[in-house]
Amino acid sequence: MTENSLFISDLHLAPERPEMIRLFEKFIDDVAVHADTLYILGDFVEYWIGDDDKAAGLEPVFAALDRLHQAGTMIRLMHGNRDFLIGQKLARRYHFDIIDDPYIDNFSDQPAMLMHGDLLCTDDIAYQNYRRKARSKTIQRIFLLLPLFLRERIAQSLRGTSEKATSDKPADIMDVNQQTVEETMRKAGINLLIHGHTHKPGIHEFELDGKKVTRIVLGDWYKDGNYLRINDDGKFELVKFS
Ligand SMILES: [Mn+2]
Repeated sequence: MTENSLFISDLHLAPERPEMIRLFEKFIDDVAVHADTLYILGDFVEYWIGDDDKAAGLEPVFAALDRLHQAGTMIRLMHGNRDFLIGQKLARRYHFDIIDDPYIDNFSDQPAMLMHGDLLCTDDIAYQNYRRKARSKTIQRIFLLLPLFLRERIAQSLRGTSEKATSDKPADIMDVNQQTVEETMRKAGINLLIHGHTHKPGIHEFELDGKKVTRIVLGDWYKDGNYLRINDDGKFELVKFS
């Protein structure tokens, strides 16, 4: 029996891109309501500065999560590098579970590891250093004590810095490091890894310690939507959605 899970990531939903919000609503109402579980593997929204933010313009996104919950689909959300401040308050309000990165579970009878993917980009040392600080619970607690307007301003300036840094970096630094991928899979004893973040969708098969293993990369939601599903034969398929 195939279990009916769907996987998405890197939607980067923002009021500035209302057409993608509409596409997400369509995805929820036409596709995701028929699934048992929807996994959102990070960068669901463009940025998140705390659950006390009203997130003006994102109301239809959260209303869609409400409809999905009412339809009986479980929602599991992993933090990405943009929305790691999504907290338990928001999770309770919209009935989703926050899952760790990495997260291991059985899908269609085979164990798989889910990640956002930024932890695999170890060639980008500056980013990994930033990540360690940004994910420190102490720094997050202090940040969340700041008034909203200040948090907004800091987030904006961080996004500016990140965009500048990204455009200055060679493209291969922004992709996963194959050795890190292999070490991560070997350590977990896993033959299937599913992640997003790099915005380079694809299914990569390679050999690891004499076994055939698979790394599936989810796509972003900039031009089109897309999701990963498990077909009746147990095979994973990346599906475009527009
Ligand atoms: Mn990301």
